[in-house]
Amino acid sequence: DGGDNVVTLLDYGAGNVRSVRNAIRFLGFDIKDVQTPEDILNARRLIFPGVGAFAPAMDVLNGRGMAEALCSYIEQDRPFLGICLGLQLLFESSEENGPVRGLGVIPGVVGRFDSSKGIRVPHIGWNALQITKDSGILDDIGKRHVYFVHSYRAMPSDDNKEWISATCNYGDKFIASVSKGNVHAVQFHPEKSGDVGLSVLRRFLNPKAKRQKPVEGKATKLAKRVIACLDVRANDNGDLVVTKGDQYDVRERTEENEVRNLGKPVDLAGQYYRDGADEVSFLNITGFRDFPLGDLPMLQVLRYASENVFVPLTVGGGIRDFTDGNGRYYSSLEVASEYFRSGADKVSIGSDAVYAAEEYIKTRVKTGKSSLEQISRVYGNQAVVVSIDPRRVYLKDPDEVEFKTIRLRNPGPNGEEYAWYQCTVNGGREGRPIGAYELAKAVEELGAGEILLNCIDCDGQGKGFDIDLVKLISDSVSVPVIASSGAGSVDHFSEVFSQTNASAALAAGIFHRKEVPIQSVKHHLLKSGIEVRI
Ligand code: 1PR
Repeated sequence: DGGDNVVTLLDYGAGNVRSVRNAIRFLGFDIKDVQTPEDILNARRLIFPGVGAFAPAMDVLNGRGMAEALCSYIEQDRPFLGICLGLQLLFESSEENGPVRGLGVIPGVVGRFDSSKGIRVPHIGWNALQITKDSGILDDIGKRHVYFVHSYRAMPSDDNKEWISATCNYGDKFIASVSKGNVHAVQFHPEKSGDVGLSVLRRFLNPKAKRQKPVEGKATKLAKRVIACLDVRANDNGDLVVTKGDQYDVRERTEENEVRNLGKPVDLAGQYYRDGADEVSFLNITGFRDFPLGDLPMLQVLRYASENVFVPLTVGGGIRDFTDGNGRYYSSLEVASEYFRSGADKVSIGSDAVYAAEEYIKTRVKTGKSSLEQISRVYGNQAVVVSIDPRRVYLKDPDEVEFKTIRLRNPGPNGEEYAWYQCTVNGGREGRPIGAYELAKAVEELGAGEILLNCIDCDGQGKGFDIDLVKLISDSVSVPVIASSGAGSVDHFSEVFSQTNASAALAAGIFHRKEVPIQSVKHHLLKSGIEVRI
C-alpha cells in the first residue's frame, strides 16, 4: 500500500506518538495512519508504538477488530516494529492492573519491576543492551546506551528464547528486544535514543541499508543522566525567551529591569541535543498565572523542538484545572494532553502537586482528582514528573517544626545547625506549610514517576547542588530523583552522583552561558568512574 517510502502507523489515540512520527519523517518516510483493520493487512511495513496502559490498549485493539488483523499480519511474517507497550502486547498476558490477556504471539507474562531489589521504578533512562542474536535492526548499536521508560517488562524463559534478540539488566535480566523474520519489537524507545535509536528505525525501514562501521561505546548499565533545562517565559515585548534566574529572580539588575534573555528556546533545545544532553526540559515559569493553552507560542516551541530533538522532552508550568475568562473549564488532563500532543514525553507539575500533597497528608484519602493522579492514571507514572521548589529554613533546634529536618554540613548564617526545606508555589513566590521530604513521599504515593528537585537557595549560584537535600530526598523515595540548582563546574556533577542517589543532574545557567559544555561534564563523569551516555 502506498509508495516505497510509506510507513503505516498504528496509533490508537491513547497518547503521545508525535515523537515516533517526527523520527519517521526525519528519516524521510511518509506516514499512513491505520483507520481500519484492512489498513493493517494492506501495510507494506507497520510500526506500532504502544502507549498508555496494557488493558485499555487491548480493549481498543479488540473492539476495533485490529487484534485479529495484527495477529494475521505478524503470522504472515510481514515487516513489523512494536515499540515499548507495542512489544509487551505481543505476549500472552500482563499483570498491569490485571492479569489482562495480550495478543499471545509470544509465550510469557509481562510483570512489574520489583523495587525491593534495590532498583528505582519506573526504569527511566539510558541503559545497555546485551545483544543475543543477529536481528538486523540492532546492527548499528554496538555498545551504546538506549533510552527506556517503563514499569513493566517481559522476562526471558525457555518458551520465548527463540524470540529474544537483546536483554537488559535492571534488577533482573528482562527482554529488551525480540525478532523473528521480519517481525521485531523493542522495549526501549528508538525515537528517543538519539542517533543510536534513529539507526534502529532506519534499519527497520530500509533493511538493505549498508551497515555502518561499528561505533565505539562502553555501555554496561543504567547511565547517570545529564539534563539541560530551559526556563521559558515571555519577555516584556511578548517574545518567548529562555531566561535564567538567580534564586528564581529572572530580571536584570539594571534600570529597565528587563527579563534576562539567554536565547531562543527551539534553537537552544536543538543545540543541547546535538551537544549530548540526555534530556531537555522546558519550564514555562509563568504558567502559574498565564494559562498554558492560551499560551500557543509555548505549544509551538514544543512542536518545533520535537521535530529535531530525539531525546526525551519534559514540559512543565501551569498544569492545573482552569476556567478561562469566558467561563470555559479546562481540566489539568486537557492541559497535559495538549502538551503531550505537541511533543512532550513527560510533563512536570509544580504548584498543583504541592496542593494535592497537602490535601493528601491531611485526609490520607486519594481522591483521584488531583492533576497528578489524573495524568498518571491516563499516561502512566513514568510520564509525570513533580518539580519541587524548596527553600532552606534554618533552625537552631530541630524540634521547632513538625517537618523533617536535617543536620547541615555547612551551618546557617547565624550558626544554625539544622534546616528544613519549605516547599513553595508560584515560582517560589509563596511558601507553604509542607516540607520537601513530606511532599516527595506524598507525591510518590499519588503517582509521580520522577522528582525534579530544585533548591531556591542554590539556583543560579554556581556553588554546587544542595547535597544534604538531594541525599535526603533520593534516600526517601523509590522513584528516580533529578538533582537541580547550583551546578557551576564539572566537579559538582561528580560530587552529586558520588555522594547521593540522584539518577540525573540538571543544569541551566552554565550551559546557557557556555561556561561548561555538556561533553565536558560527561567526560569528567566518565573519568570519575560514573557511567554516562557518550
Ligand atoms: O508551578 O506547575 O506552574 O510549574 C512552574 C515551574 O516553573 C516549576 O517547575 C518551577 O520550578 C519553575 N519555575 C518557576 N519560577 C521559576 C523561576 O526561576 N523564577 N524556575 C522557575 C525554576 C529552576 C530550575 C533551574 C535550576 C538550575 N527553575 O529549573 O533551571 O535551578 O539552574 P542553575 O543550573 O542555573 O542553577 P507550576
